Amino acid sequence: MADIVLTTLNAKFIHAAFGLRYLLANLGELKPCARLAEFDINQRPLDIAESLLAHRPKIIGFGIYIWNAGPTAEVIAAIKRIRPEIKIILGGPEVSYETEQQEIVQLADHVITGEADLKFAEVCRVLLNLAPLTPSLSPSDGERVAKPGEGSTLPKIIAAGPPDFSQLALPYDLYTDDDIAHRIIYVEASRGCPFTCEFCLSSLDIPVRQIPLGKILAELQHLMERGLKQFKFVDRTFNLNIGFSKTILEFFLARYQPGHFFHFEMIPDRLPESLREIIAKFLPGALQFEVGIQTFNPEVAALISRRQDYEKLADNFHFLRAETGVHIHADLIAGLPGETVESFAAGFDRLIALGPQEIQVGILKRLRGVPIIRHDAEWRMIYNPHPPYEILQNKLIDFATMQRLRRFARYWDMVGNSGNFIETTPLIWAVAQASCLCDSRNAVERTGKMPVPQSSPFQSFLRFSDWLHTRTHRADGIALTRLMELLFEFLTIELHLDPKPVAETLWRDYRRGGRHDKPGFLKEFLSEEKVVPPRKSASTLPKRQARHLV
Ligand code: B12
Ligand code: SF4
Repeated sequence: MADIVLTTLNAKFIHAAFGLRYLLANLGELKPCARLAEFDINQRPLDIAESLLAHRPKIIGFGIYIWNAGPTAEVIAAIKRIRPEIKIILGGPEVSYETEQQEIVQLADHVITGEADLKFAEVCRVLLNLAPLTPSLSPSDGERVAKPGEGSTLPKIIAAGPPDFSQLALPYDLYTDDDIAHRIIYVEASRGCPFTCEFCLSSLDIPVRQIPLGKILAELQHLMERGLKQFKFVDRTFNLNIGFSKTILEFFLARYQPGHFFHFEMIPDRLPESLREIIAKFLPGALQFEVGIQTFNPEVAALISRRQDYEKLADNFHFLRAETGVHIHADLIAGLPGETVESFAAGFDRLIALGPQEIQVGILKRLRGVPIIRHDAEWRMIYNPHPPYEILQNKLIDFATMQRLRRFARYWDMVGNSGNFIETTPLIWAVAQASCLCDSRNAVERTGKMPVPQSSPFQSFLRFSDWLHTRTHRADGIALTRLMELLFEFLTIELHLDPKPVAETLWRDYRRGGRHDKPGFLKEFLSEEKVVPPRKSASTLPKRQARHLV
């Protein structure tokens, strides 16, 4: 039995719901009668409803994100039919903007928009008749109030302003030992972002606020003592306040043990000497930086209000690749207003030259609330109306080409990012090839010249991606050895590369992942060799990152 149940459908079991834990940690005297119940989007809605109802709750709070709004609506619809008296409160980024229009909101009693760490408790107290309506919760004139007879005069939509960090209880004790052993544990040292990139929800999270250093360091220390090895920071711009980030890095460095892994989101053009010094001291594989670049086209960057110094960015990448063992995961976005395929291709090639271990090619999403919609008319931006609201076409990239880019992104993830083909992937662009995306005839018409053949990684990989699609008609679920075989076929038959060195390269890549069963199709191209003892893999690190290391 629990009066209050806090729940969400995570993207996968492995991702722990951090936001919900904040809400639970700040319930005050209500905490003993509250429970956390986590599910994931692969579970059946009716099973989830059954499990929630078993708590016999009076209030259920649902965390709503882009990945779970659809299935959560099914859960709520079932609960409301079976137990209509249960108060349903929604919150989370997906329902914090464009709230009224949403189907899931129609099913709920209340929605708390924004950071509800403290507001959720305030609302629960009123709903459980433990506290009177405070002025901050009273409906303003003309505001839609929950239906008469529902026993509540709270407004349907309640805005939570940014909470005062000094008043917040931190939620780290709510990670169980099981969570620590088996799941991704999120932590944060600050909230908000001072930048204004128009595609990003965090551009609305102003101002930036920091958790007092002493308080967060004590929590990190405690998590380490409990055996946590991998810390994933959700701070949007970890390197904004250099002194602050330096102190946290120094804290980790002083306590470093093999298997430790620290993930941070960084802005790429901000790595002053004082930060470089400390970063360089970490062993290879201990740090992962997720760096958003999004576009290398300065005009596109200006259009979407993203400030970026490309020279500093390149210099920082050179430093990170040459002098540190940081694993770099760099993001690019395809489909931004003003970005042609050619300029995206140039950006991708530029990024390849900077050598990050992973490049995430994201397809532009129109998240609820983001200011990028101001470009919709001028750039004829057409988005999928269903989550994750990806762009379908725009003025510069038609639907068919966008589909090719979408496949490029998926195949790139399987081949370029997976760490399974570190040596093989560059073979795809090792030979000069004629550009295949831009129609040569159009180029001749436009310029009067034949396009110069070039070994652009983007164009070459796009050719591979088109070929793979025609060959398999699928973008996922290709087993590793099958993918190897297809790569081998492409490189040797389509690109006419000598099979023996290609086979040897694929075999080295295969063994890098700790495997020793020689795939049948490679056998005839590989000479007999003595059995090599298994390589020592950095197995306590996340698998992908470990493969990039050896
Ligand atoms: C961890 C994370 C993930 C994890 C999943 C986590 C999980 N639990 O399953 C992974 C890595 C899988 C992921 C993937 C994606 N993500 Co993500 N992710 C995050 C991230 C970095 C941290 C979330 C977090 O813990 N925040 C800290 C806590 C304290 O904040 P919070 O979760 O927002 O919770 C607060 C409020 O929302 C609210 N609240 C939350 N729950 C509830 C419940 C109730 C009842 C109430 C009242 C209030 C409430 O109060 C909380 C406390 O203040 C955020 C960015 C960020 N820094 O927040 C993006 C973010 C949530 N992701 C986002 C996006 C777009 C994606 C992707 C589509 C990105 C992509 N490139 O593909 C994918 C989709 C995955 C899929 N399968 O479809 C967007 C979400 C937009 C949206 N409308 O939901 C965010 C906000 C990033 C951004 N700035 O654009 N993501
Ligand atoms: S993309 Fe990064 S820098 Fe830009 S607003 Fe979002 S979090 Fe901030």
